[in-house]
Amino acid sequence: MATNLKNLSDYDTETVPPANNFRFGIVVSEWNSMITAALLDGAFRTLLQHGATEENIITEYVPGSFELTLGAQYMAEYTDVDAVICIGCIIRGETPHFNYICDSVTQGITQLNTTYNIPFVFGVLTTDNLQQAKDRAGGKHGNKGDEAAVAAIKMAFLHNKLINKEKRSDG
Ligand code: DLZ
Repeated sequence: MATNLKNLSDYDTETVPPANNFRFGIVVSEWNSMITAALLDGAFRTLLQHGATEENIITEYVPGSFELTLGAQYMAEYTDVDAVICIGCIIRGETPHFNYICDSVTQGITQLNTTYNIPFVFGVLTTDNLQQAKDRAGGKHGNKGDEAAVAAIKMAFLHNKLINKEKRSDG
């Protein structure tokens, strides 16, 4: 559904599993930091709201969205998180950078999802202008950070559920 038909912060809380047993990594891009700080705030609050604890949320920064892929890979390699949320904001400018960075981070995060056995969530805004980004970082269209946190909890839970099923069928 297009973002203008769905508020990014609207979700059915009943469908979100408890997050208290999971550890989360959040990798945040420093580019457009006013926006990424608001997305981080949304993601962090949503994780806490569903039972995650502050000690179980590791936040690290990378220079720009292009670096999110490697930052997220470091999280997966060097920490014991159950899910990684990648937060960035890419705003279309006068240069072709927009397309290159969008393609790179989309492919990079997709690849991480299929390489590592934990979820990597795409909390990256790709907008034509700053106002569209503000609208999706706590503005009239909600906060993409909230959406990313919910996706991370649901995917960590799914992973855990299926691992346990596998273990039961082994025994
Ligand atoms: C260079 C660049 C440009 C033009 N625009 C953005 C942007 O809108 N959002 C973003 O997160 N990063 C941008 N960057 C920086 C690149 O992601 C990257 O950090 C640099 O090219 C260094 O590799």
